[in-house]
Amino acid sequence: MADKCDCEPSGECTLDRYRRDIAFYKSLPTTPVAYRNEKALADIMLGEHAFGFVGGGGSCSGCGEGTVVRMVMAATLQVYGPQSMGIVAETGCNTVFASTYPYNPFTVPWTNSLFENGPADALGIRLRWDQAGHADRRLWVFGGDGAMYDIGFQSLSRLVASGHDIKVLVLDTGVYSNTGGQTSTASFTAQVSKLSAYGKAEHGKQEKRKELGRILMAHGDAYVAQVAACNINHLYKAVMDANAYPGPAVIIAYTPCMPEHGIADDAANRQAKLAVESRAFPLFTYDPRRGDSLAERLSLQGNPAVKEDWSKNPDGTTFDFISFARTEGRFRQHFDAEGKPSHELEASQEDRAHDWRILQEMAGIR
Ligand SMILES: Cc1ncc(C[n+]2csc(CCOP(=O)(O)OP(=O)(O)O)c2C)c(N)n1
Ligand code: SF4
Repeated sequence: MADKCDCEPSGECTLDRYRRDIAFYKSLPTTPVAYRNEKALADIMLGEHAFGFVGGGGSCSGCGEGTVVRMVMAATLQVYGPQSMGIVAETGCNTVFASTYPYNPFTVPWTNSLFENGPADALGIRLRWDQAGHADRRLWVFGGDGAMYDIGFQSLSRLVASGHDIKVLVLDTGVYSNTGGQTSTASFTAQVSKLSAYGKAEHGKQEKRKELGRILMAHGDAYVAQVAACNINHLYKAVMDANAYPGPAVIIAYTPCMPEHGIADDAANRQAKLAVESRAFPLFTYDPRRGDSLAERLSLQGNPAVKEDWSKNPDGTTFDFISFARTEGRFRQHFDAEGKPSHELEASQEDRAHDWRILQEMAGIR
């Protein structure tokens, strides 16, 4: 992303330069198969069908949602073909940055009904496609944490219980980003956001974070995963396994949001990595095809120091949730002049440790 100007130092206007570069890019052939490494899943983006989310998206510079959407499209279209997919979008940043009139950056059919009923809408589409002999088409529902954890939770739960072959992508920014960053049940305890301000009486969010991943695993036979774009192979593998799963699959993606997390435009990848390393957002995959027990089904592969409470920095010091909180503006008011964290942030850290220990227990590690 760059500011546009009529005359850059080279004498060319920014838009003309971009038009020239894109025309050159489009004139190039696809990378030959011999130069793509099947084991390095990042090479999916070199595929002939990888671009299902193209120019015209109107997200903020560096938005973490846009990257995950692009990766999910690539992993689906490259495996199933360019006409293989449809999207039901729940209202949120994903619908706003993807429907900037007169453009729609998706190359596949896309619909937006409401904020809270994407899964219900998708159930109707799935049944009609199956009737018409299109059971092989992949159907995805995209929505934010406000939509999926809160307002549309019932609709999501119904979809998962139905057993139908529908895939769900939860874009978890931990706030209602599109309407200005109100607290959701995915927000961390102590996080400062709209409706959970830091003031005299209250210091950020009071409640604990709701763990949608654990709730969905409890539904029984659904594929569930927590992913982050910084762990490229893990994310692509989860999307491919979700697409191949003969039933409902829900991918919950950690998606940094610049204005609401208080981070810089180029920080999405770094902050997602820190969120994983600090147990703020552990990675996991839960695949019922692996066996009957929770321990067989749940894998924590992809997290650092899987058997420990916390991971370590290269110098041997502990990297915990408070260390992560120090790096983002949304927790800034919880540190005093000497950098000492508040009681609320310590409670939030205990909540993150507890979530991690439950996942370890379920995976048979603890
Ligand atoms: C029933 C209903 N209530 C409120 C709104 C207004 N609204 C539109 S988007 C949005 C927030 C979306 O937040 P989230 O689902 O977390 O997605 P994000 O924007 O963070 O990606 C709200 C409250 C609405 N469209 N419909
Ligand atoms: S507000 Fe956040 S989620 Fe929405 S487009 Fe901007 S960076 Fe992305």
